[in-house]
Amino acid sequence: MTREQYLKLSSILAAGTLLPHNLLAEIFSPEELKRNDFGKDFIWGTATAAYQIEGGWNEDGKGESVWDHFVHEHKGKIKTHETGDVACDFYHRYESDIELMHKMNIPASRFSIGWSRVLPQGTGAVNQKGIDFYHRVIDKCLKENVEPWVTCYHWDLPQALEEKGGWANRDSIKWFEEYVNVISKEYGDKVKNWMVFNEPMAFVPLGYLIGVHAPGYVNFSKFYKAVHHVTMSHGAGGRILRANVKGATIGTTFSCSHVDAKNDKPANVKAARRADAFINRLFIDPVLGLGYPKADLPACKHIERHMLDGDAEKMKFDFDFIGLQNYSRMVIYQLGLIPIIHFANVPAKKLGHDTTDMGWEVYPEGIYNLIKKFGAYRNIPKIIITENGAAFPDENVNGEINDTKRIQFLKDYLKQVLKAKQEGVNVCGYFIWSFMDNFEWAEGFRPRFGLVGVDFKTQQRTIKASGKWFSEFLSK
Ligand code: IFM
Repeated sequence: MTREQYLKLSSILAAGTLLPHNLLAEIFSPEELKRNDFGKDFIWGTATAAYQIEGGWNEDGKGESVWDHFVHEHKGKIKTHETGDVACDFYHRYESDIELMHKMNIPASRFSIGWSRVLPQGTGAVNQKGIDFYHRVIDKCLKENVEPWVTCYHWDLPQALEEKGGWANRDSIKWFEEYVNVISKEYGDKVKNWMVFNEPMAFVPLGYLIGVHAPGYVNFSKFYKAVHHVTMSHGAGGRILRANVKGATIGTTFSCSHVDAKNDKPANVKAARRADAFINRLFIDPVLGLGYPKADLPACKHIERHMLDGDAEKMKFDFDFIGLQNYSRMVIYQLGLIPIIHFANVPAKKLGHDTTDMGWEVYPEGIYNLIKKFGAYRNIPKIIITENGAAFPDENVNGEINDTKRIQFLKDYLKQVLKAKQEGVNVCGYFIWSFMDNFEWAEGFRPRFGLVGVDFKTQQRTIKASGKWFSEFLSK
């Protein structure tokens, strides 16, 4: 029985009332989630990304990335005017952080490699000190029994490549191949779990269409080109990983949100289909060989203009798993004024559910719907939830961070993951975003997603109640 249930029960007993049946059920029956319910091979872990945690932005020969450039040159675009120059200082503290993961029973750590740390100019000369850093991180993980799950690209393109047009330049496919070749040859003997990209549906539109993330463009033409080159790079990167890493498990990750229409007006229902094609299918469908979802999203014709002969074949790759990353859902209505997509979403606050510190609706059923939706795709062999989590305004009171809302969030979402699994979908892993509080891009350090709290002034780590809960859950 939880503390809340205990308090409810005591107050009812104190009032001398008989317990109605449904209340009895509420208090005693919801079985606590158990790790075993998910099966012994289910993969459990936490996730982070290089720019969000490492710091050491210009140390030991590291080149500038688009994010280094963006936070320094466009300070006003970060709500708090902060930078990731130091972030969680993982560059210097990786050993104690990985020891903490071990202490918390976390079996797997998903992290990304900073492209400009290993190839400062993006291509050409390799930076040995950067290469060595990730060897040390990987070796430490293996020593602490924390399985490394590596994402090749989590949004930090080398600035030198952005200056040549970035993802909007078709050469980006070649640059990416060179980078993946370097890291997979370097680390492939030790790392067997790889993800090509993190959330293309975030970094491409946020960076090239609405300009709120690096590199900060509002440019339709760059956006359409970047969509196609990133899509092509999925296939290109996947093939290089397959060739270089014996026994690799290769996936890639997509942000996705369950979409509902605001009501059953035909225009809104159609807008919801368009939104689903844009938010959820624009990058997944083509890498699975289904092409861009033009029937539901006519704007795909602008992307297809950048396809050359043979591209349809080359953008496909037989991924071993697809990583789904889910936080919230979207309720959509038709809005002709919005270019390209012609839809808008109802603000989360108006939907009647709790929201997180990011202003996102808490909607656990959404993760179930998405797992079912993608589980029904013939060519998705396995699904892993590569990110799920929530930012809440945590408070450190005398060294304790009692983040009960996050615990409830995680339990509620996990129950939905389990439900989909029990209904037969091959969902076989779950990573919490994030291991520790970190730099939340344009939001700065304010939103706190971690299981471990970070005091950014002292770099002190405090395991939150949610971290203790996850650790105990994993120990059983
Ligand atoms: O912090 C991000 C992460 O980099 C990508 N997925 C969503 C997280 C929370 O916004």
